[in-house]
Amino acid sequence: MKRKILSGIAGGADLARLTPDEMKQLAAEIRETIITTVSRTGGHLASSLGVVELTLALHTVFPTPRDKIVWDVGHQCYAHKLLTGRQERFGTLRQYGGISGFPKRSESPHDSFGTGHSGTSISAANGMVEARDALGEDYKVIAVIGDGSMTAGEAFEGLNHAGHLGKDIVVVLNDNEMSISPNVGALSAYMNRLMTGQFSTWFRDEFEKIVGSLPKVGESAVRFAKRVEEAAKSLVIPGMLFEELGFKYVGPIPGHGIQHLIENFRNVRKLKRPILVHVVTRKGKGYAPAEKNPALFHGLGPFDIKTGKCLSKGGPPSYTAVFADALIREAVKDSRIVGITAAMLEGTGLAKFAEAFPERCYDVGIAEQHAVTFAAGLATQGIKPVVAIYSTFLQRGYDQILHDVCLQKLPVVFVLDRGGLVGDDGPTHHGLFDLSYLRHIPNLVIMAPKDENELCRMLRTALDHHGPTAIRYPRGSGAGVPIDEDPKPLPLGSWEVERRGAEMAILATGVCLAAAMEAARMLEDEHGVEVTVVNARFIKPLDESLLGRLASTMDRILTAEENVLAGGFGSSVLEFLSEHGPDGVKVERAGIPDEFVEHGSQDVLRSKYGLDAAGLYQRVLRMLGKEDGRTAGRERTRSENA
Ligand SMILES: Cc1ncc(C[n+]2csc(CCOP(=O)(O)OP(=O)(O)O)c2C)c(N)n1
Repeated sequence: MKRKILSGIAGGADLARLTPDEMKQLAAEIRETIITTVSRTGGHLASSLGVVELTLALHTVFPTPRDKIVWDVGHQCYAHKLLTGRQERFGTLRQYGGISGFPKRSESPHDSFGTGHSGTSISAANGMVEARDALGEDYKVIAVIGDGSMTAGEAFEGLNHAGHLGKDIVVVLNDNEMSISPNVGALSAYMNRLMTGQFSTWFRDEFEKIVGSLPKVGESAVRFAKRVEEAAKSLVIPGMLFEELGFKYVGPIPGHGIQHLIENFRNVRKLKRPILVHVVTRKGKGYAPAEKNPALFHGLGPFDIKTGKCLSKGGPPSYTAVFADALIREAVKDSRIVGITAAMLEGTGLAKFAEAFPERCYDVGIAEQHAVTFAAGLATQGIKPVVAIYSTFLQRGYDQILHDVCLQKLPVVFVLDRGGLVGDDGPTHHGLFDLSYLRHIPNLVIMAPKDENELCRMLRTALDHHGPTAIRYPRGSGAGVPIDEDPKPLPLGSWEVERRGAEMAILATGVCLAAAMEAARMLEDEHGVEVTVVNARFIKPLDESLLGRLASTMDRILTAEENVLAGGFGSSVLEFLSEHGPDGVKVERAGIPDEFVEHGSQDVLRSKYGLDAAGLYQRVLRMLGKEDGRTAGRERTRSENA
């Protein structure tokens, strides 16, 4: 058994002392650690495995924290974390209180820029470069961006600016031909040609076909063509696009030979201008199941290392899966329905829709803004676009929703998966802002289903509506309720009273309804307290008549939402009552206070923020001026038994 090298590494200086064989062994140790840990904690496996050698080479030539490595998206940073002082805590990856799955400035000085959304690295690196030069300092700044993230508009804004500034900046393009699914778009095709020499193959084949068929000139012309091909290759192929943008293009370089990468980076280090280093890697490298199915192993829960099988908990279908089936059912009936995703075919469920309707499904790349305005354009011409984007990523499309869709009252359906607390991915991924960033936009109808059947009814409602709509639902399984064959649309702005009680009312949106119902049962069982529970399924418009009636008969209302309190559902209830009365109703709001929420399981976080049944139960008791219910209940039982 060879000695473990990894445990002796605390940064780039330690790497520089290793022999090539030791480097190889270290790469193997890193891979083993990542696979073992992620098989337990879940996480972004394939991307991290793909950049082990690249990370080793970068840290050897550009030691951090003096030099700044800016990881794009950041999901590929596990090897970086292992090399920069987080080996011992690596087992806590993505667990509540443990280390984050993404670079995080507060976690380590080696994490030069926090991230989780795609396409930011070049802009951030540009900023660091300008700061360095303005302050007269001397270090290198390296942005590492995947070919998928390079499809984000912001990446091009960054390239454009960097080329213009002409400063000393390195951009490493980590090209594995994959976003989460296979990468899409004209740019991806261009990079593919760079990698495979397809352009020259095409050129040669066509030339050989044409000239070789001419009887006399045939063979010598083909020889000549080969020489032309070489010349053309150097003129046309090597990163012309990047060169035109002001970068020196280096590559393509095979991404799994450590020494070769180190040599190239040592040369790059000497240059003081914008450089783009094109590195070709394999997503999932070193773990056969991930190499075979990189999309599945992009990000996943715990799995069995031997078989590569996910250890899923089973249970009812996810909201995502129910949405996909519902959309397919609707699309069968109406040929004008199309689906749009921004590089999230699997995550949003649209992969299934794409199988059923390949011509009616658009993966536009990591381009949320474009997805929204593209949908707006389609809607102007009578197509019914359904834009499926995670709540957190739709933040990118705010102005497009406002300016391109809602201002023109275009019937675009926004489907926001992962609304609310998402769990282990943490603050960059929680969908806790959508109710606030959507609610103030005129003309938009906003819905949140209490269960998966209501989601299907909301989709129907949205497709029938002659204006923009948004449906937000949580990550995870539905309630396991049966799905209607032919879901009926909901009356616009209608809430539902789920349970009646005289003492006070809980108005709950989406996933909070189940917790509120459970809290109500506990209140009745343990205290004989009867509360009304309302399914506030429309966040906009509010059910003003029901709200008015409730407020005139109850003097206490609790609102519950998995959203920030600022500008969310509870705020809209307060605004309504402040304008329309009656006076004297005490409204409290359960939701997320003015802070970013860390990573941790959904259960842990719901409990922390009082959004589970126990939290709402305690909150109601406090509002009613009663003592702690659980304790009181237990005490009562004890004294009854005495
Ligand atoms: C703005 C935004 N949209 C979508 C995502 C979801 N997402 C995470 S990683 C990823 C693909 C990234 O591909 P690439 O940059 O090539 O990295 P790879 O995983 O292939 O190494 C996507 C779409 C995101 N993080 N940010």
